[in-house]
Amino acid sequence: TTPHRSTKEFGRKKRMLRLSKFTTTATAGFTESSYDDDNGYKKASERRFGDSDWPQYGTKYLPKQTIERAERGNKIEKLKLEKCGSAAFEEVHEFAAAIREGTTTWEDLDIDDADVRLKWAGLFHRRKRTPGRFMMRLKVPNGLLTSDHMRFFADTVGIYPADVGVIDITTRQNIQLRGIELQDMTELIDGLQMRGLSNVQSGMDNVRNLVGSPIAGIDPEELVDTRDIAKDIDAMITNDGKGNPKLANLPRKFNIAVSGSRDDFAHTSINDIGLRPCPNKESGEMGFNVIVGGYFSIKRVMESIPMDIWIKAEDAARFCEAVLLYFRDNGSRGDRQKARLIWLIEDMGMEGFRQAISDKYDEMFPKKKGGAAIPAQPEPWAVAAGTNTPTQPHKKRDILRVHSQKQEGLSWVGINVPAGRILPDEAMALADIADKYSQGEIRLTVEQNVIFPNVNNTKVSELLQEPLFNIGHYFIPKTDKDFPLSRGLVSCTGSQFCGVALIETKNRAIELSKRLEEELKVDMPVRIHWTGCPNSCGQAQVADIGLMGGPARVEKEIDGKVKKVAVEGVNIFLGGKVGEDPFLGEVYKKGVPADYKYLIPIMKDILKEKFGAMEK
Ligand code: SRM
Ligand code: SF4
Repeated sequence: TTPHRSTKEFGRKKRMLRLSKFTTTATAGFTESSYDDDNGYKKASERRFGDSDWPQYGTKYLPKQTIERAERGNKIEKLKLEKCGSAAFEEVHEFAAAIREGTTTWEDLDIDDADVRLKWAGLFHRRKRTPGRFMMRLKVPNGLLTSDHMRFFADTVGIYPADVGVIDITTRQNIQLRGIELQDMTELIDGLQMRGLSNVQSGMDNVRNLVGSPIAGIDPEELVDTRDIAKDIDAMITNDGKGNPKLANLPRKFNIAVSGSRDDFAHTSINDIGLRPCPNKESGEMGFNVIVGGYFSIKRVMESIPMDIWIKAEDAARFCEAVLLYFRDNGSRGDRQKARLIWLIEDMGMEGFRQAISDKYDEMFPKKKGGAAIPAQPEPWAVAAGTNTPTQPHKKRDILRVHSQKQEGLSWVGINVPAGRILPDEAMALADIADKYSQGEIRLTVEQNVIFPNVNNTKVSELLQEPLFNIGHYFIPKTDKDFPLSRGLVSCTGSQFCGVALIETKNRAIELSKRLEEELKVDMPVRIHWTGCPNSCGQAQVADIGLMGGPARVEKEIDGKVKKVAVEGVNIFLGGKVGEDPFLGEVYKKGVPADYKYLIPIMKDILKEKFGAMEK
């Protein structure tokens, strides 16, 4: 596979700017002002782990019984007790400085610091694939970016070798920067913080990026503008992006999504907390019905279930905080496969869980008492509360290509970024386009694509002619039938960078869709999701066709004998749906070799049988 595309098309020189251009005097990662006042912490620069007055951060906030459970818990719990991951908020700068000074190298770092705790600072060591290089996972609440952000990302990764210095849009409407070396960390974090972005608590036992509607504020069918809500929840979780020890020792990862319309572009049904917009029947006030417990893992996949609670939009962050603190203190510290929120809910029963959250909410916000005790409101478009049979069926809209906004004279333009991979020069081109047409604004989607909002209708045709969308890999479908298999393509990282991957995904995904489009006539968009292993980061279960990395065997002649040999393979899922009436796809075929020779005929059969495709 080719790990890297050519970037020559856009005629830009490779950028070699050092990040020092962005250096500020601010202490990145953790400012003393946030915590020192009420907790008597030392200044970040004076603190050292092990100092008697340096509390164990996340652990400090855990109740005694939770600590006792963690002491008897899994090995990650013990590792967190030994030294909390939130230590990385500051230590990352010490490590970076020591490497710059030449007094240490990444290889000298404690392996738990390098490979686990640094994830609290958003840094994922890619030890297996690119030793010494890190991926930095950011937080981009609601996927809202600017041209300045894109240029910063391009400058950041552009200094690393071309086969590792790339930018990925993730399935959580987020950005991951690749190829990064630890010594550059302080300047990178400063640069992010200066730009209102953050790197904290994006991996391990933390809350992931806050997903919202990518067309919030511009969607003619919008029920709630999710932008401020997502930002508020993120600010509560991350302490405005500086790092929040209070929520730094959760039992496991945690996902939150806020939907803004009936389309559920945020995929609430596969998040630990999903907020689905619905007006209050009595007051008419817009708020959210809460669904909980959705998640994917190797052991189990689960679609969210209704919590039967309605909350006001303005109370969303408070509600999430109450759930998170309750989960922190009561979630399982034992088997990590059983530590996600749903297991706690199942232990307590939904009624018990609902009561516990309502009590926690009242205790935390006495002035708002009762805010988490209002039963779910009947969705006006449903036959009856709790049913999933809408009176007016709603077809999930496609947000790629050109769409009129609710603001007259303006449109949003959704473009396809193949498998979410952005090269530095392409990031520069995206930034230039945003400056020219969308007042510098760029939005991300969970399908790993980009949206330019607020494009003046008179400028749309000029935007469509931009070289990036015509001579490169990016494209803008013009009709419903254009690029039927590439437009809805999603792919996780795969073996190029991910150490747990069973197969290479992104390049294979792009190539397979192209080949099938060349040979087949398909009259409807088919959403194809690739995921390199059963963790399902690429969400195979929500796709029309999901391909999940797994073992396969093929017959091969060795020394005159036909033998079965292990090769990269996929398990194929069919029938997933996201939106108002979600459904998790199920396994259709297992152990299909991932080689095109085997995969293409099977995909063709599926496309013909289930999606009306015909040979060209
Ligand atoms: Fe994921 C672990 C990548 C979305 C379920 N995920 C990983 C790791 C960190 C494994 C590792 O250590 O290498 C992957 C990093 C690879 C890399 O270098 O990029 C990884 N996950 C991703 C991303 C980048 C896939 C992508 O290409 O977009 C997504 C980043 C989202 C973000 O911005 O935060 C990503 N991961 C998801 C999703 C989808 C979602 O959130 O909607 C899921 C399923 C939903 C869920 O979590 O319930 C998901 N990832 C997992 C799991 C299984 C969780 C579990 O409870 O067992 C793991 C493994 C784990 O946590 O132990 C995992
Ligand atoms: Fe890695 Fe597996 Fe997630 Fe793909 S699904 S990014 S291979 S952990």
